[in-house]
Formats: sequence, C-alpha cells, structure tokens
Amino acid sequence: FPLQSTLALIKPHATREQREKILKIIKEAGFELTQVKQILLTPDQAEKIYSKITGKDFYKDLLEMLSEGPSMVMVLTKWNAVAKWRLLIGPTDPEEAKVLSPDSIRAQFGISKLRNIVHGASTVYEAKEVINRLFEDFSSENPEEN
Ligand code: YYY
Ligand code: MG
Repeated sequence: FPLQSTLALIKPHATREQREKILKIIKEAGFELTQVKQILLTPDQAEKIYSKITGKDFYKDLLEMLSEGPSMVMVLTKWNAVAKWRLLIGPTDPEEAKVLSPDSIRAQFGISKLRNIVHGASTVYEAKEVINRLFEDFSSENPEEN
C-alpha cells in the first residue's frame, strides 16, 4: 500500500483526558501526526468535512454538534492511512462497535451515533479533497501561523 494521509477529527464532546488517550492510541498505531489544529470549526468548515452527506436527515444535527466546542483536526500519515484509521475508529454506532470491534476508539469512547468521538475520511479522494480545502481555509484565516 502507498503512503497516504487521512483527515481525522476528535469531536467537540471529547474531554481533555479522552483527547490525550486518543492521541496516544494514534501514535502507538504508527500514524505520523502531520498536522494538528485544535479549533472551533465554522459552519462552512464543518460542511467541508461532511460535504458527502448533505442530504441526510442528521446533517443539521452534525453541523450543530461540531459547533459545540473546539475539535481537534488532524492529518494522519501512514501506509494505507485511510483504511487503517477507519479500522482503528470502528463502526459509526458505538453500540455496534462494542460488539464488532471492542478495542476500537468508538467502542471505547463513543456515546451515540452522533457523538461517536472521532471522524475519519472514508476514501483517499475524500481525504485529499477535505485536507486541501480545510487547511487552505485555516491558512487564509491565520496567515501568521503558516
Ligand atoms: O463515516 P462515519 O462517521 O462512520 O459515518 P457516516 O455515515 O459518514 O455519518 C457521518 C456522521 O453522521 C456519523 O459519524 C455520525 C452521524 N450519524 C448520525 O448521527 N446518525 C446516523 N444514523 C448516521 C450517522
Ligand atoms: Mg463517513
């Protein structure tokens, strides 16, 4: 598999302790934390992350959830990073994750489908597109940081 980068997110409801534990899991799994930014996402930035599911009935809830506080936005790099990160986070529903993948991040820390603690891009194309659009946005808002 080629070296890839994926877009990962720790959602606002994660406590500081959970953020630290998740970062530890990420490092132990061999991902390189290529970019990391703790930020209150604007609605426009949240839409960039979830542009693939605009029609779904939970879309509005998703955008609201992401506005509740700062998210930790990360670019994770590793061989086959997109699929590896999806495996590590587990299924969307934490209850399903507890059964199918008890060691996964969502099984350990997720509290509901909506508040399932982390996000991961589902394809290499989506990862590239969202990384480009989001970090382009971050750098234009805070030019002094880059
Ligand atoms: O990629 P993943 O996060 O595992 O699931 P998606 O089907 O892409 O949905 C994105 C996001 O939407 C999910 O993490 C929680 C929320 N959601 C929900 O609140 N209720 C559902 N029935 C399905 C998804
Ligand atoms: Mg998805």
